[in-house]
Amino acid sequence: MHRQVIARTSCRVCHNKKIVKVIDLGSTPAANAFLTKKQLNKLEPIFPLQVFFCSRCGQLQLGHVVAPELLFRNYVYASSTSATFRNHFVGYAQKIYQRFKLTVNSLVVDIGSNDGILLKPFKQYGLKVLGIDPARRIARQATKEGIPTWPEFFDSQVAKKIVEKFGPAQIVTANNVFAHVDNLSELIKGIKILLAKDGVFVIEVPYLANLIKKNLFDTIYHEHLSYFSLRPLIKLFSLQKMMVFDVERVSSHGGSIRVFTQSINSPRQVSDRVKSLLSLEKKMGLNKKLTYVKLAQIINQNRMRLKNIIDKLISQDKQIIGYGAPAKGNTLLNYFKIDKHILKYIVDDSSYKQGLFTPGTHIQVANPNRIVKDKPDYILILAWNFANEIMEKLHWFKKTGGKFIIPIPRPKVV
Ligand code: JHZ
Ligand code: ZN
Repeated sequence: MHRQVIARTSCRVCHNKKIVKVIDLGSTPAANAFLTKKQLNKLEPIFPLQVFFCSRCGQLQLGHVVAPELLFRNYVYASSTSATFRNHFVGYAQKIYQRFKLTVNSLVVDIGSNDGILLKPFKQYGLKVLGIDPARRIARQATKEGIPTWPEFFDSQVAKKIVEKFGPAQIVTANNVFAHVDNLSELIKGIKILLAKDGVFVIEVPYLANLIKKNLFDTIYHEHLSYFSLRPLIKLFSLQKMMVFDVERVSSHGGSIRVFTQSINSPRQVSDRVKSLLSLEKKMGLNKKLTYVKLAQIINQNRMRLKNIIDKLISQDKQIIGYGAPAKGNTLLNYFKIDKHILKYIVDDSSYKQGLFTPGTHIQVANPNRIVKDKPDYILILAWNFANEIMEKLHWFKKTGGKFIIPIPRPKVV
């Protein structure tokens, strides 16, 4: 039996023991631990959601690690549900394919490959692809759809097995998963085993600069152990004799960075973009504790703001529902105390989530066609990163007088 949660006492990048708590969002259930009707009466496990800052290397991170077996084995998040996101990965594959001159013999391995959202377009170029993802059901489905996916947590042992079977990889990718890993040095050790000599390891992670600028506090939940900026990432890779040689800003999840790394013995030059992003980070004060203390204050101001909007609507007898049941929505709902008495239901296009209930707040997740029948007055867009895609889909709702509430970066009605 695994322990459900462990507390960390040192920085996961530089091992500094003097990390300090800067944000406390109380204790909440895991963000993707949606419940069946039967589970509603059972006690839900909750875990502290506290953010710590390391003033030595600048890493922002959670102080508690929930057992990965608990978080990721029965995962309900399927990346390909959103068209915007599918397009993003088509563009990603194309760029990597062209830039690194991949050929039909090249092997691309994606860690945390989910439903194959990135490997599908890579496969269309005729490349050899392999996904690694511990989410058993999603891995099985991806394999069925032609993307071989091993249902495992990636580590050095898995890396060795891949090399034995397929040889080294030209490209290894890890998108929206690098922040999920507690033991980052073990992960990078595995990457070094897996990569060809001149191979490239590319990661995409939500960017701390965007989190701060747009107050994306709801992206804080137990899966996200790290809130990355470039400076600590460079430190992390250099400790393992790897180097960051390029970085790009991309729009996913309110703003992410795509970071390119290689062995220190590889010949590629470090791009100027690395230097300019580092200076932006310094200018924004990402290296200062005060930046995060201020964020905690803004979160509470926005909590009051959204509460005022909602209280007013409820007093006018308006019906409010939610659109999108993203993981981050559960941080917002739990911390802002918006539960089933406030939101009648939430709709989500993912069949993995429909029929389930939100952890902690017990709001039912329904099929979006319920909106057509019910015609609520207001829709709170919890998947604010796809607000445009969702509002376009619901053009008719707006036309017939319906209104949207967008909670991030600052709650507003549109
Ligand atoms: P979405 C995910 O977080 C999970 P989440 C993960 N933990 C991670 O690291 C971060 O990304 C970065 C739905 N939807 O992608 C689909 C519709 O129903 O913002 C999803 O349930 N209809 C790996 O969960 C949710 O909204 C639509 O038209 O916060 C979006 O979730 C659209 C566009 C979305 O990620
Ligand atoms: Zn540190």
